[in-house]
Amino acid sequence: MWLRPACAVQRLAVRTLHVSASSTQRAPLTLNGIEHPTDDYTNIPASILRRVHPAPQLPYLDGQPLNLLRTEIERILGPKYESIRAPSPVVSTRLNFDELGFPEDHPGRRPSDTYFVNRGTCLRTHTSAHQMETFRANHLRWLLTADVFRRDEIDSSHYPVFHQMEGASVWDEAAFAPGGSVEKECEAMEAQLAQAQMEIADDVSLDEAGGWQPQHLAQSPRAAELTVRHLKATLNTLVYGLFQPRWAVESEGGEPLKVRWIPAFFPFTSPSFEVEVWFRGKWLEILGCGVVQQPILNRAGLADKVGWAFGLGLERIAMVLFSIPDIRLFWSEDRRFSSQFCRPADGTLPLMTFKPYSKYPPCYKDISFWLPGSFHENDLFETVRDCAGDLVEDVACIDQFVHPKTKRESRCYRVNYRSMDRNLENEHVNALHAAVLDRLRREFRLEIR
Ligand code: FA5
Ligand code: MG
Repeated sequence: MWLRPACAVQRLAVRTLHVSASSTQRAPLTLNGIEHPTDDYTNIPASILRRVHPAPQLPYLDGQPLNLLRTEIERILGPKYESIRAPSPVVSTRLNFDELGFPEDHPGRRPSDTYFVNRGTCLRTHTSAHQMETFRANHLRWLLTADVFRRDEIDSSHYPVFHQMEGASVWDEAAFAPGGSVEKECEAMEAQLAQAQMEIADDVSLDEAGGWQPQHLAQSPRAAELTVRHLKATLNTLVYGLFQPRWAVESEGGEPLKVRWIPAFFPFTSPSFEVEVWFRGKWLEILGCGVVQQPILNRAGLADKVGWAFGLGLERIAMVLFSIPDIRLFWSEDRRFSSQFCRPADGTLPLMTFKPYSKYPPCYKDISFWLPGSFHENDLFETVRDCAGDLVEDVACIDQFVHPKTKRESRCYRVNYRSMDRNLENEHVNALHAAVLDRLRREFRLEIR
């Protein structure tokens, strides 16, 4: 979300159409028993409201691969990390953005990317929204798991609700002393990693990663350096613990697991990194991380501490570890799914591979239209999702041209309707698609061709 160069140009060029029927009514919105005023930013459709608490929290349900994965991460990192279950996803924009140093014009703050209850309240877009209050409650080493909400494209790996785990560890000055606890832990983890069948590519230049923070350079350069060393050893240990068992089987024990560190940018860490793993022929982005911006800790009442934070996406990892082909499956209530993910008695993460029960035929429908003055793809994606729910598998732009005389732009999107657990009747799909077209015409004034 924070680094999407391919879309950035387009995102800057458009003004979003976020005023939908629900926001023009301005009726208050009751979420988890709390009534919120609405305004011109309100943009949460019914399909998303249904997913807001007290909806079941997938990483805590039996028969959920996300639960197996969450507990495995907590096991690998160990009891030093307190496991925290996040509160409601309805958070202030202050916690989700301002406290974390997001500039006013950051794309993440736009209604095209984020679900707003109103201008001052949104559905959290990342678990980092809870950093400030967690640190303020004096938690120093923790793992927090929660659902997060983003307006995004539709395909087998994107869903508007997914789950993240945020981890953090901060220490006071004494822990960074030579021979202190941070150094000891680094040495212990590094000794283990030296035995590991893993190739770690880590030649990130510090400048590219955002550089050291001025306060650290001036007051605690050793603490900042040790923090990065501890962060790297911890996350390399985590990645190895998660992927090695499956990698060993798939590579037939031949090659070492490959991990690479790349520079990143997050407003709330510096230096910042992303970690990727080589799996099934491509680099898979696992997480973002870095040294916590000192002003955040200072404001949280932890001015005497320095430390790191990371945030990882649970679905992406679960999809590769368990060979789950479609992100919608995590929401399936079909027993044929959940029965495959029961926790084994010994508490370890089993080497399980999802066995698809069947693949029903797709049903493609196209939407061709002239672009109105302002348009954002996410409005179209969400309208499709709102009408068709989980029956939409993906939506892709398949054609685009500018009329040579009128200079008007035309686009064609192809919607793939497919159920994961039954055959869809043609009439049903036609009715869904007609509803989509109708709403696009009414709400976004699209001129369908
Ligand atoms: C963040 O959300 C930062 N809050 C992470 C962070 C935390 C950085 C603490 C520094 C310190 P990002 O948008 O890249 O960053 O998402 C983090 C991870 O969530 C990604 O690496 C990916 O694994 C997962 N993720 C992101 N977008 C999606 C998506 N649409 N679907 C599934 N997983 C996703
Ligand atoms: Mg990212």
